[in-house]
Amino acid sequence: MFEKILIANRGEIALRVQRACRELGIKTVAVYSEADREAKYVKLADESVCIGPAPSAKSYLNIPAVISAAEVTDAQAIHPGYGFLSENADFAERVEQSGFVFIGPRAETIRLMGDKVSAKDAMKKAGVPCVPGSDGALPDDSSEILKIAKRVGYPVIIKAAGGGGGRGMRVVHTEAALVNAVNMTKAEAQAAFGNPMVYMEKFLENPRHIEIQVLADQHGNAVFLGDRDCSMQRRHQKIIEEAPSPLLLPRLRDKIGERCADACRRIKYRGAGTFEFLYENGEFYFIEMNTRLQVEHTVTEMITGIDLVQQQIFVAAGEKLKFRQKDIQLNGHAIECRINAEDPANFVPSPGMINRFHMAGGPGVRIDTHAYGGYTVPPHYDSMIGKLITHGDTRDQAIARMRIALSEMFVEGIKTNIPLHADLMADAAFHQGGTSIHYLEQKLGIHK
Ligand code: MV4
Repeated sequence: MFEKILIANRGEIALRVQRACRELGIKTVAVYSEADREAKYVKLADESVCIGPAPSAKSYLNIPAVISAAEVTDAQAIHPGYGFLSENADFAERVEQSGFVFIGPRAETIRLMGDKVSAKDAMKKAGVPCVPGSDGALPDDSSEILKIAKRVGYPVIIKAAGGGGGRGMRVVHTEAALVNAVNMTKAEAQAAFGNPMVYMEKFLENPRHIEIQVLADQHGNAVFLGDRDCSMQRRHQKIIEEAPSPLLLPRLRDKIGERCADACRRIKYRGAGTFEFLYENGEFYFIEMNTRLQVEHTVTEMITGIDLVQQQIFVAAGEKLKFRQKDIQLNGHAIECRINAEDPANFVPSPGMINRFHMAGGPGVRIDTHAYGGYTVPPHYDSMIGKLITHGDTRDQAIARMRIALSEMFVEGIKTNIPLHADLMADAAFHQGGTSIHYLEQKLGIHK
């Protein structure tokens, strides 16, 4: 097992990874930008290294600075958290070339999944159901493109191979608009990702966003750890996630989960990963794979009792999974509310000093945050300052506990989206089993 791990991230996830390491007796190295110098999680780490000024391009995204920090502290492995360098194949490659273990999949896998055309192709071959569309990238020839759309059926969506997470997409409703839309998406993709390749899919009008958590070791073993429903989102930012999805029947979950685990075995996946699906009319359609730990991994931990960060570390160290699929049971229901430093009315970020801070507590309540009274939220990074997670025997109990926890939470000095969460926990459609990916934007639109 590793003796020392460098955590190449900041904020709540840096603290989350530290806790996992500490429990395993592993020493931690924090890296920080000048803006995070005074953060408590930096002081809590066994060692810390400043890797540059506040802008993330010069610090948390600075590959040579992160690798140097691992060298000077003699760390053996690097945990990338989420965001920043976590899905950067070049980083993973350079980490390993420098003699460290990257806690995540092989660089080759990250690269495969980073290109959404190759990812979809690999998953289709591995038996994962995908959205019908062009098989691979669209050709240059306009009449060929029109032919593909005719076969797929309108509306279609054009997506950039280099995109993902909602970047570089365009919906097309008519044949007349198709060729121009393809050309525009290509030009934007070239400018944004340096790759003009685009592909086409049938546009699903009102799906849910359901994802499957997987975990695979380096010895050919893979399991799935249930699903998460992440449909409550705005502008591709998830704000509430839950596990399991309230509308998924156990047999369907097991079927799609087994497909994902099997795909992991086939592509020799390593570590934790997430298969993202759109779910509509009882069918799953693969869209993307995330090769990192996700923000919402907590709800999976609450219902499985498995510490995903520790599992990532075990697998990276070459250990075999200690459980099989039959050992994994889903217990009760968990919900996560992402607490953002932002104005709940208009979503404008609200950085600054937290004067007073009171955390919720009680049965089935978990809070993952690096914030505290006296902490200053820097303006340079993502506005998420923590996650409030509740667990219950049933979904109703998890919701009831969330409503109480939200009412107890108290953050003074900055604005947060706690009032929005309180509102959503009382929302009738949410109560009745959740909503489609468009629900929140529609609800907010009506209230404007
Ligand atoms: C789609 C879609 C409908 N049909 N693909 C957006 C993020 C990226 N991961 C894929 N996205 C979508 N792909 C087809 N064929 C609708 C979306 C989509 C979406 C997906 C998941 C969560 C939120 C979303 C919000 C808007 C659109």
